Amino acid sequence: MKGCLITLEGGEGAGKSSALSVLRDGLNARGISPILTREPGGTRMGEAIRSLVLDRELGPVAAECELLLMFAARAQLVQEVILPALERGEWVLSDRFTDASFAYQGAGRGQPLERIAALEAWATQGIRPDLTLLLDLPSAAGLARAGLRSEPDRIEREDLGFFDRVRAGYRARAAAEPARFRVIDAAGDIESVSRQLRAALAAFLSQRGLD
Ligand code: Z5A
Repeated sequence: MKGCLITLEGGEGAGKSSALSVLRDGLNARGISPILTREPGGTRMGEAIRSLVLDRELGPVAAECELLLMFAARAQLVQEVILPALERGEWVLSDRFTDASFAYQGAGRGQPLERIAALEAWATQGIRPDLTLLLDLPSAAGLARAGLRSEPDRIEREDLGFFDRVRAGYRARAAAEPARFRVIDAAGDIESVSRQLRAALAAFLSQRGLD
């Protein structure tokens, strides 16, 4: 594949929105204009699935249903946006990707990891991120930040134990794949997080001979 896929992950209120701007600006400064996308979403079908899966009025939702909806949106995003972009040699910056399903539906909801891995192989056509930046902070701190911002959606209404399992799930994936993941300490202020992100991006670009 000629292009490059960078993904951003983290629990609630980790600060993905400002992190995305930092990464986009860092790439722009090197003459790279990434395609920005998000999960669930990023296509008309994916955004419709997003509305459905986050709808507060639709509970209770079976964990299997939630997992399959995440992968349905992902299959559409891969076929419609990510795969063609990578084949054209473009860069894609995605706010969440498959690691989120392992963390939320796997670690958080207890769905078997091997089942998620099988869905991954099927729905993503073998596409894996080249770099994943994990914004890590204690769940309670992230929830406090998110709580200041807006009404919670269906998943945001889960309890602290759920978000602690999600965080542990993300950290386990990062530990298992240190070459792909960079763990960012997201508990500090925005400037400290931005500095770490710029350093991680610079190291990645340097590895690819793009510094
Ligand atoms: N989900 C899933 O379950 N399975 C999957 O496979 C996928 C997703 C792909 C939607 O994702 C939900 O889907 C999400 C996971 C699930 N559910 N939950 N919970 P999303 O990524 O679109 O939604 P989100 O996680 O709710 O994103 P978010 O709340 O927008 O998080 P964020 O982008 O990390 O937060 P933020 O908006 O950038 O920051 C939150 C607030 O904190 C805001 O007021 C900022 O100004 C403030 N902030 C940010 N950084 C800082 C620092 N460093 N210091 C102080 N304050 C800060």
